Amino acid sequence: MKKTLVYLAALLLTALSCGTKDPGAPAPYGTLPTKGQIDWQRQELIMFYHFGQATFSGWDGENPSCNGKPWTAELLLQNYAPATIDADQWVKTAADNGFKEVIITAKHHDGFCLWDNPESTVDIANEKCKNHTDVVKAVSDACAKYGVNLGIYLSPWDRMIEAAGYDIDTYEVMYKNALKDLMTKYGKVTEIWFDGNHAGAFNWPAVNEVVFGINPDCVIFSNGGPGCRWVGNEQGEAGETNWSTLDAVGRKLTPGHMEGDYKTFLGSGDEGASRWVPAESDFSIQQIGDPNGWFYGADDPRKTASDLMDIYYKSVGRNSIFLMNVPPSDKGVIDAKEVAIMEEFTRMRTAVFGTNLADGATVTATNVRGSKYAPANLLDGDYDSYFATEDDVTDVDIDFTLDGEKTFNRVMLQEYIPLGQRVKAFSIAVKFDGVWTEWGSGETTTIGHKRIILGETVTTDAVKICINESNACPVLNGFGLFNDTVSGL
Ligand code: FUL
Repeated sequence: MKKTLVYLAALLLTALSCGTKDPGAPAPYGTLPTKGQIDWQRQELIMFYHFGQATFSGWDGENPSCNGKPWTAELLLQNYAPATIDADQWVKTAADNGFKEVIITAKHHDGFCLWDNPESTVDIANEKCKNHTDVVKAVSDACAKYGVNLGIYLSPWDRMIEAAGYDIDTYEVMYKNALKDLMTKYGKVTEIWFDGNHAGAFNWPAVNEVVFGINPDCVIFSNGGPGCRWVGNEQGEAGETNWSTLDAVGRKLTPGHMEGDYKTFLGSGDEGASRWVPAESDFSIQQIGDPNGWFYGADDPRKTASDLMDIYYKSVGRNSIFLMNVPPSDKGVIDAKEVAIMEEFTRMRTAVFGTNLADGATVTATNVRGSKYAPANLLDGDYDSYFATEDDVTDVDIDFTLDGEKTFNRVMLQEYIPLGQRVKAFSIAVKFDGVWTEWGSGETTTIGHKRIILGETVTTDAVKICINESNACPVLNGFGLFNDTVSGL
């Protein structure tokens, strides 16, 4: 009897103490990113380098001929004529401006290779080539020096393969060998770019295996992934609603194959889909047009720093990546014009995002999972510390009592994507004279890694985020208030 009483008392004590125990982290929701995809997304800014014979001829392989002359190996080797190649300056420019990865066109559509491709003689190793610098190596060395990640673009479309008349199976073997060579010779490759333009009908899962066999964390870009997806346009603009998951069922989203309303679904992703394939938003600092625009053009119109801010808001600010092409010039450097635009863009970003006006705020929420998941975690700057609600709560208001009156016109929110993308509707309110007023353009949709909302300039000491709908308890790790007085947007 005595024993039973002691046992019951112990049970009661355990039950009581459970109420105050850490409930544990929220269970992951739905499809999750890999470690490689999380690291990739956190980079936010990636720089593209289109460099090759087109830098000198002004014509890229997308054109049926080179200024009227048919595409031949002789012509490519003759066209490619760099006196110097300062890859150190290319990558330093990227690093100085906050870019965390650069992607080099090891081979573009024309077929000319910037490294000694074991499967081709139309490359920098050819004795007829005027400059034998291994450009992929030069970029990779500079990446190591400046702590920047390396990405490699290997065009499936190849004018030299077409000219030689190889069948697709033979070409697939050659392509895989070239890929293996690139994946093994230049250190860690963070991203591989399979351009969809005229890509052949390879056995793509087998091609992907070559990459994964060497680096399982490598993020493979193509129209539909598997690592990241094209955003559906080349203006760097993601959908306001942007799920990082994408449905593959019933869609043939391999490089070279697009279907249906791809501009829409690649921009917005698919809620609750079974593959994690976030959107990458590519565009060029120089205007894209004929005969080319991805390669350097001395007289090509340039985007302004303010244009770049607009694209930043529409890519990084919509759960995507800002992938900007900055083509090195025929002098083998990033031209002073491009450097100046980038520096101005960096000055603008620093002026806007250098100070988080929410810092020092007192944060409360209508539901908190437990002290470890307190709403104050939204402001601690630690990626892995987050605010979360209890499991069955998918609707929560988070109140920020600011450290005095603040003036702002941008609101930033971040979801902790290692546990999945959850939020599907939220709104923002600000307090004027004790009354809450909706701010921004009303209720909006997804958050993902980062969402930046643009709205009118207001001065207030209280802001409220209302998560109105979420597929599982919300898990948020960042919040910011910023004032953009520089971009003119
Ligand atoms: C496109 C290509 O056709 C362009 O030349 C460029 O490389 C761009 C990034 O992708 O599809």
